[in-house]
Formats: sequence, C-alpha cells, structure tokens
Amino acid sequence: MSIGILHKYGDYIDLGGATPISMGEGDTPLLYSEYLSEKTGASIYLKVEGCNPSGSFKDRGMVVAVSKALQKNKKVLVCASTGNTSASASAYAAKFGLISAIIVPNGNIAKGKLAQAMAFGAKIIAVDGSFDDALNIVRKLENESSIEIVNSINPYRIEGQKTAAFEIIDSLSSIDYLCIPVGNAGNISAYWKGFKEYANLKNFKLPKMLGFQAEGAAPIVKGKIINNPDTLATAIRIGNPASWKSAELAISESNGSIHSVTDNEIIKSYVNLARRDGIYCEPASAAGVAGIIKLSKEIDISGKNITCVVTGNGLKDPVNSEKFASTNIHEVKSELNEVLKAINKKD
Ligand code: AN7
Repeated sequence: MSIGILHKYGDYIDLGGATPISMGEGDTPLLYSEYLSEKTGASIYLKVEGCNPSGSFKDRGMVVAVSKALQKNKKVLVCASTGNTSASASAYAAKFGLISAIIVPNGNIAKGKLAQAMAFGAKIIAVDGSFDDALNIVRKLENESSIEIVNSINPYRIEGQKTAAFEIIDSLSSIDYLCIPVGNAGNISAYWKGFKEYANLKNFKLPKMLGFQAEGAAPIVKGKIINNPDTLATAIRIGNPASWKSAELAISESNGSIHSVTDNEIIKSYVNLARRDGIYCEPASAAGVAGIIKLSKEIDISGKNITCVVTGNGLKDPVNSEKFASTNIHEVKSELNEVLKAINKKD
C-alpha cells in the first residue's frame, strides 16, 4: 500500500498532534535526462511531480493542510487557484468527507483541472478577475469558523511540499542546482526549507535555487506587482505572489537567482520533454527546464548535478497539447494494407 509523505517523513514534519492521512503522495520518479544532459553538459534529473495522486506537487502540501483541517473539525476547504491547488483540494475533500469550494479566474484555468474539480464534486466559483483577485477574496475568509484556507498561505502546505527536497537528497545525496517554476512562490520556498532542514540531519552541501517565471507574469524578476499577468502557462499566471518574500530569501540565502522565460521557450521545452524524455507535463511545468537551457548558454554548468522540478501532469491541459504538440492523424480504411501504408508513410 502507498504510504504517503506523512508516514514516510512524519518525523520531520510538524503536524502538531494531527492524525496523519494519505492518498499516496510523494515518492515520485526522479529521472536522468540523457537529452538535456547531452545538450547542456550537466547531469540533469527530472523530478516528475505529475505522478502525485491528483497530478501535481500540490498533493504533498494538501495532505498536511487537510490533516490539520480534520483535527480542527473544519468542514469546508477553500482555495484560490490557477487550477492545480483546486484539483488537489477537491480530491482530498472527496476522500475525507469535506466540502471544497474553489475560487478560480474565469476562463484562465486549464480544462483538465476544471474537469478534475468537477469530477470530485467541488463547488466551483469562477470570478471575473485574476488569480491574485481570487486570493485577495480568500484571505478575507480567514475568520469563517467552518472554513480552512488551503492555499500556500497556510503554512502546513509548505511543510508538506518540502518533502520533495528530502526525496531528491535521498536519491542523489546532493545537487548543485534546483530549477523550479515560480508562480505564487510557495514551492521554491518549500524546497529551500526542506533542503535546509535535511542538511542538518544528512550533512550535504546546499544547492543553489534557480527560479523561473513566465515573462508576462514575472513580478519577482521585475521587482514589481504585475496587474495583468499574461502567459499561456496559466498555472503560473500570477502577478503578486503570496510567498514573494520567502522566495527572495531562498534565492539570496542559497546564492541562487530568478529569471524569466518566454512562452516560446516554455513551449519548446514542453514539447521536448514529451518527445525526448517521454514526460508529458503541462506548459508551466516546463519552465524550469526552459530556464536551465537558457542559463546554460550564459553560465558554465558543465559537470554540475541539476534537478529540474516538473510540477504537473500534461493531461491537465489538453488544449495547449493539441495546439503545440499534436501530430497527424492518418484516417484509413480498416484494412491491413492501408494501415501498413500509413505506418511507412513519411509525415
Ligand atoms: C504546474 O494551483 O498556484 O510557485 O493555484 O500548478 O508554488 O505557486 C499553481 C502553481 C508551478 C507554481 N507549476 O508553484 C494553483 C497554483 C504548476 C503549478 C506552479 C503551479 P508556486
């Protein structure tokens, strides 16, 4: 049976007396990329977080936040979301007998994520604003007694997400760089917390944190709130990240840096992850890979050990997949010769 992060790493997670629950989060693949390593001269590994129960890294944090919500006898999980947090919250709500209410930017969440939340029976509230507007409303629900806010402003989310750093160290002993997409900036903060805490126990050299935002939604890179963030990587279409300060701290403490990547660069890496590594992710998840390819042309990373976090599953965003990663469909009669002809035909 899958044990989940709270059973595997329970000694290192502050649960404050809550009962650990599980949907089998974590223990995700860490795959060596021959293609990316050859291209950059570094040793590049991919942490495939789309293999979590609801298809993204959010489950690592959600399992902790929901354990606490159950301990506090809360009835309703609420989050603002660009999609993955809402899919995760709705899954845990379904399993643990809670209601989920998700506040999403109308028209700007990927189809698969909405379909997931619907399937899990969530109450879906689509606001005519951005993710940042939705989160501002959610913050005001703090004093509602039956509601647990499960965005990463809930510290238990970060507490759970830090376990991905533990897993990387358990596999590779140490790494030089961690490359990670940045949206609301919770995950980069969580990894850094995880690396620091684990270094006290395992004695390894801390990695440099490299964060990557989409160019049209790069408030931390630009040092200012972006009022109308825009990118086709809707998961990271965020103009005023909640964990802005802790992300900056992670970057400065680790001697890392934060950069932007264009939608074109994101899509190129998204398609190559599928075609060269066999990893089907959503566009935002490819931002870390796009970033290290870009940086490899500016700084010498040869010989370095690098892990790129691939944050969510490709099935979540069928529209961008069809738009940017489709191939021909050969429609033929159901006859052997026709099928053989199609197999041998040059596209
Ligand atoms: C695939 O679901 O913010 O920097 O509401 O779905 O921790 O926000 C999702 C973010 C990267 C960015 N990759 O992580 C949400 C949400 C994927 C994501 C991020 C998200 P953070």
